[in-house]
Amino acid sequence: MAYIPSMDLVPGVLKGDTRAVARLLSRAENGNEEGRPALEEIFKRAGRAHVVGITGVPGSGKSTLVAKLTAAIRASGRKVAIIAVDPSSPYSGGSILGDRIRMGELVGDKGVYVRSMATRGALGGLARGTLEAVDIVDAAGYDMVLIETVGVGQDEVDVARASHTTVVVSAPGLGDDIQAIKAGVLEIADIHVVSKCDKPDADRTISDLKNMLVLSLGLQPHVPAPLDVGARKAARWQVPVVPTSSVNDKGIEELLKEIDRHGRSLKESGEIVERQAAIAERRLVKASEEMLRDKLEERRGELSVLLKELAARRVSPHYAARKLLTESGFGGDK
Ligand SMILES: Nc1nc2c(ncn2[C@@H]2O[C@H](COP(=O)(O)OP(=O)(O)OP(=O)(O)O)[C@@H](O)[C@H]2O)c(=O)[nH]1
Ligand SMILES: [Mg+2]
Repeated sequence: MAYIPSMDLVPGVLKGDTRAVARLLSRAENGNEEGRPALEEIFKRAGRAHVVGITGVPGSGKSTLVAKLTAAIRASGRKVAIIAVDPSSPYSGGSILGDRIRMGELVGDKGVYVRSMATRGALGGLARGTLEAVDIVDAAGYDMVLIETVGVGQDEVDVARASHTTVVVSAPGLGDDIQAIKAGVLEIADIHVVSKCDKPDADRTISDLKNMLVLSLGLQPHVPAPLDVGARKAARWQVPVVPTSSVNDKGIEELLKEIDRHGRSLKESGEIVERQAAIAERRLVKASEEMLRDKLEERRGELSVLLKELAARRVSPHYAARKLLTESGFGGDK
């Protein structure tokens, strides 16, 4: 098939054409230069969707929950896109949870778009192109974007930094402690879910989690110092604990209600402005890092002399970095 220039895909994406969306997503994932101007255009047209990060330890029931939540969002008349940053993603039209949930049904629905992003052994953090992928589906008209990441590394923190609402999923039977605490993600949650509440030991997981939240009260995630009324209001957001069971279809509606309530709370308090500024800053840093890494990779061959000097301690890492940046056209005077 003939290669369609990325820029030519933009009108299709803006109209919600899923083939154009899929193509541009691949280009975002590959990170090639040809796609840059198109992604630039898409970025300017995005910003309407409610971006929800869903994280939790492996096996906590995230994918199953996402499938159920997606059905609930559809029932409310909204379009939803799922970005799964997951090497073992089950969203391939196959079945999750035995035969109970067929993602296939949702995939056949025009109001649902599902995309798995390979992690490609990225050193923690979101897969390359994940944030651009969010822009693309946002610009394509999906009202809600769910990003699923496995909470094993830097991912959950990164996903929280890129989302408007962060949902942390814990499950009974995955260990004595609340897994969220183990993974160090208690602080990033706007909403806690205890999944698999059809299991007998679920009550304990719920009460453990609630106790932990009481203990850490005052440690409100995402809320900056109360500089103005908006921020003070936002500080009142109480992180809820929502019990769910994907087996019994329990708590899914409640979870969607809490997600919507959090979205409204961000807007009404004005905190959305600060959160968007924080997301912008994060993206600037990430884009800079990526650019720098690419540059280093490109110049690897030329670096041997400098690396030898560095290894022999004839120059310092700081000196070498400055020299490299200057020679790469990044400046680096200071
Ligand atoms: N009993 C019960 N089991 C569930 C429920 N939700 C998911 N499971 C099971 O838990 C296992 C993990 O579910 P997933 O949805 O794949 O969990 P995940 O968090 O996406 O897993 P990873 O993507 O591997 O991190 C599967 O065997 C599911 O069938 C639930 O509500 N109740
Ligand atoms: Mg999963």
